[in-house]
Amino acid sequence: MDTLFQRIIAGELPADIVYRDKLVTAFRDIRPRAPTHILIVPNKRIATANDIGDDDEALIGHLFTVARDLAKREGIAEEGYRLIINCNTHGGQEVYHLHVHLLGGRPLGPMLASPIS
Ligand code: DGP
Repeated sequence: MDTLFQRIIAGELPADIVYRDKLVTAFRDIRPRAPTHILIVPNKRIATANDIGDDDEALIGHLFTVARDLAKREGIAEEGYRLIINCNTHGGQEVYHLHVHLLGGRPLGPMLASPIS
């Protein structure tokens, strides 16, 4: 069954798409956690970070150069931003189609909600 993100990439579900090329699609998160919250998604489905193949290295690098360019375009590159990839249950992954979160536009605070105790 197609993931939500495959349906967005295929144009079957609406999304605020900010960038698209033959390898990746980027669109605004439906529940933004910051003024800029964009998801950068490979067009081919890779379920989790565990499923990245050795032959996906160029694709994964491309996700990050697109994130860099979108940060510049959003005007958040100089002040800074955060890139997040969640993996599986402990990582808090909700949609099982690999994606990079690009978050910025305000100070984002500590990396995690609470320190290890
Ligand atoms: P993650 O927990 O890393 O799997 O994040 C999934 C993100 O996807 C979450 O921040 C909310 C977002 N999201 C879920 N469904 C949709 C949708 O239908 N459209 C858009 N634009 N974002 C979605």
